[in-house]
Amino acid sequence: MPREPPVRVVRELTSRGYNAEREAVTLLAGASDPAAAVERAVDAAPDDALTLTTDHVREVVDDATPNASDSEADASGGDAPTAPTETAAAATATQSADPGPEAPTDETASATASTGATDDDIQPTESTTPVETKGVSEGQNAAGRRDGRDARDDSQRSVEIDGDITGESTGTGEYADFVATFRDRYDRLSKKLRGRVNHRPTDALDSMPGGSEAAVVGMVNDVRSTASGHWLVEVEDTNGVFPTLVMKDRDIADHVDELLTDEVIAVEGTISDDGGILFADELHFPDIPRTHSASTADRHVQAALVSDVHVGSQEFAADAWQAFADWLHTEEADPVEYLLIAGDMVEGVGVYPDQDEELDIVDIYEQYETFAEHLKDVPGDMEIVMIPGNHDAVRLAEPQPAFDEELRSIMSAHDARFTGNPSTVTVEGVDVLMYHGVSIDEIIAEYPGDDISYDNPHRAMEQLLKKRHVAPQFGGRTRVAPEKEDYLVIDDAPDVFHTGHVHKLGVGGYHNVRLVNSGCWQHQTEFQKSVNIDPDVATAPILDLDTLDVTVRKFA
Ligand code: D5M
Ligand code: FE
Ligand code: ZN
Repeated sequence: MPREPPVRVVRELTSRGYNAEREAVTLLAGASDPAAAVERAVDAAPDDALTLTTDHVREVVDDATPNASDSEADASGGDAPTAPTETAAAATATQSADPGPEAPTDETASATASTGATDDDIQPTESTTPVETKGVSEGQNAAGRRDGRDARDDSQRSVEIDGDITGESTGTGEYADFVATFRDRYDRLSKKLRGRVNHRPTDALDSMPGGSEAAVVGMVNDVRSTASGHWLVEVEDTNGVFPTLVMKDRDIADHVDELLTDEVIAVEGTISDDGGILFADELHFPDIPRTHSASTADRHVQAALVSDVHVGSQEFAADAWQAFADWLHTEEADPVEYLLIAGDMVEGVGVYPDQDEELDIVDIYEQYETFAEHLKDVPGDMEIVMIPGNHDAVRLAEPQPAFDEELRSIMSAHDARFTGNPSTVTVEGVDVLMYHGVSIDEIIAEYPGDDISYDNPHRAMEQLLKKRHVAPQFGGRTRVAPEKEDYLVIDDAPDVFHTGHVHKLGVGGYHNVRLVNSGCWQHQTEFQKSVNIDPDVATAPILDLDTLDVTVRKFA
């Protein structure tokens, strides 16, 4: 009987947009005509199935008695991926970015800024004792112990979660749902602007005499340049649409480039002589007030902010992760009581075209099982919070609900908390807005000039805060699911904004909000090579919850 390699079956399925249970792949690979069996299984599966289950396959497979262990070895590759370095050294750099004039960390920032580093220029400056690689072998992980550490008193710990979509999703994808989401976005963000301008509804502007001063609060409907190089910015409120004109020689013209459709702004200006258009003098964004003052913890305690582990990828940096986990067991890491993971725990299946060619583990559940094993290497007394990312096995559209029960039971070690993407996680009084970060790609792509790039992802995060929305533009790269509320609005200014996704380290500050984009634990993929993304692998930003200072530790 011809045996199809399971990898080929998986590739076939992913090219058709399916994930599959491992047993289903095994059955298909063992069928007498695997290609035909795949066809039949796909036909038989319900239209809305994302994962081909064993049941779907059993219905269509003729002689379903393959040798499971054979194909398992093929399918999973078996061996752990090789990491690039034998010994991992740790280097630290105290974050020396200027988080803004009133930032809580200002003093420390200037005191440690040895090279006058800016936001864009945070590099490890000082090598410390290399982190010892303990050669912990499989099955002998140190979960539950903190070798170099004192027994701890957990009574001061606290984690609260807010803004989580999990279990609240009501959207059916109907037109009316989109209307409700946009309406809610407009209501909440316009409220933040209304107190700052003397606004009029769009239909009232129509009847105002030429020369009047006026303002409008609306969602950006369209931005285009006129024949003479000025900018026509159309804004929409609940009453209609009104055109505003930003003259090219005004300072505010610089901000027009930053506008994204669907964000909410206020435009202040003068009605044209013949009415019908508002000449803009000022643009206002919902923004974080400059007076925002961040909350901090009452004791010296730290959180490691990581993301993009990508277990299951051939490029997963297993040795580096191990070095990180080992370091967490040392005395130096004693204050690190929290671990926040901002999505992409695993590489997933069928996320990008040709992704399967770089998979080390082809079964999505096995990827989570392996991830769970790596998580067990982290001290068992740490508080862990996880949100999903675009590689994870939850719906892709944002807001993403937390991992389902089945995945939670796989990742049950350490009593981790699971919440949606995005969520606000309040750790000992510090509000950390966790968002995976898919819209950062979009901000970088849309932003003109080089000020915001993959080398400074925290600058893109500033834009999200300024717009008070984690995925402002609808219909672009970021898939958005309609819900009766817009969960992607940033209602309350956070103290810390934590994202990932772009696999680049970024630490900054904006109006007293600490910005951290984690690096990743995946070496450069073929795709990233092709577009020149040089990932920051094995960097773990460690946040002081009492000062909001960040120390970046490297484990590769
Ligand atoms: O994405 C990591 C980064 O790489 C993020 O900036 C998107 C980009 N990326 C990676 N693979 C692709 C493909 N195939 N198309 C477009 N963009 C890609 P992550 O989603 O974490 O892998
Ligand atoms: Fe990622
Ligand atoms: Zn991602």
